[in-house]
Amino acid sequence: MSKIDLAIIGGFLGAGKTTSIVSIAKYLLENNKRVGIVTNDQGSDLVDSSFLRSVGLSVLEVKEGCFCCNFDQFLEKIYSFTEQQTPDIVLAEPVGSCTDLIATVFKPLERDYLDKINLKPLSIVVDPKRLKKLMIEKNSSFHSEINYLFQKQLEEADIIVLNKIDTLILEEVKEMNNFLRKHFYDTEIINVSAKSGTNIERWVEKIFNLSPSEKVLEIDYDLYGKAEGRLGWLNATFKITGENIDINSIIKNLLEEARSAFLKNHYEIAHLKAYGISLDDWAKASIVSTEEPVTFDKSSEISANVWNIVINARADIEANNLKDIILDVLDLISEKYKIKIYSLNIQSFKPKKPTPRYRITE
Ligand SMILES: Nc1nc2c(ncn2[C@@H]2O[C@H](COP(=O)(O)OP(=O)(O)O)[C@@H](O)[C@H]2O)c(=O)[nH]1
Ligand SMILES: [Mg+2]
Repeated sequence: MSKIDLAIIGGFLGAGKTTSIVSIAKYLLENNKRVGIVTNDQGSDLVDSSFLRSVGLSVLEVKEGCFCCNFDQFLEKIYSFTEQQTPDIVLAEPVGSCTDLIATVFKPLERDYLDKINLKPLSIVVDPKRLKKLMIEKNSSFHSEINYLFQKQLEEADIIVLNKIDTLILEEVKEMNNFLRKHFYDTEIINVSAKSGTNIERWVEKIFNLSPSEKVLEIDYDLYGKAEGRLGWLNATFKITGENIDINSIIKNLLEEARSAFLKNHYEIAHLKAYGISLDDWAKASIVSTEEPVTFDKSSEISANVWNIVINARADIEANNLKDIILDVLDLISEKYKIKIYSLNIQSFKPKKPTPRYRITE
């Protein structure tokens, strides 16, 4: 078996990791590389995996815990790509509330699996508005432990990827670059728009040409655990029936109503996403903070009588309150659109304290 390149694309919830993976994968496929993708979540029913498969990519999942806590499963998924055709590169997206990846994933891989896996540098994708609010203006709506987690993710990066530059003017890009250079002076920084594809080629060059620096984080696991514990998590699937349902309008309304409820109760959203699928088409949209609009990755072109909708929500809120908000919003939507909504599966929980399988610090 030839060695597989492994590139981990990390970063906070909603930063644009999945969008980046799509962009990178498309670019690599156009350049005749075989690509495998591993997604990761604290639960099941993942919007990301459905979305990546909808755009034709080959995806495996590590579910119900992060890569570091499910290290053996992560390894198994990487290897299982080789049962068909060994990919040239595996792109892996860790949970957006995960950090300390060098000590808990890179170092263990390097110790025992270097003959099979070729580690590429750790990219950490960052949303510029989140960076501004949490670190530059220090005006975060999250509990302080979540701000700590956000900063630790950046400290660990080999490459900081300032994403969504299509939403910024040049002055803002400069301001953020200056800030990042000052605070993370030994880290590569690249400005990209994962959505429009800007600078993806340069990012890929860096992934292939730089070595991982392997700087192990100094991290307080109590604080890190508290940050994880602050987040409420909801993964759920519903069936929707009615006449000629316009799923775009439903998804937009659902996300907007949920945002209003969050705002009213002073809870901050980390990432709220919805993926609607019928037999013939699909749609996907997200909100990444209470201050941001709903953005569609893809709208549906059709109306249909039956849809499944997968909702993934992560926010600074108790899991039970999160579930109540989403269920209330669905009741509202059901009445407004005169549709029936059936729950197929609902998981809502707070992630457990991280307990990595390995932690190697030297
Ligand atoms: N404008 C803009 N939006 C983006 C970009 N990258 C991602 N997004 C949006 O940000 C939201 C979160 O993206 P996603 O890739 O799911 O984030 P993840 O949670 O880090 O995987 C989605 O609505 C994306 O469409 C970008 O480069 N520009
Ligand atoms: Mg994602």
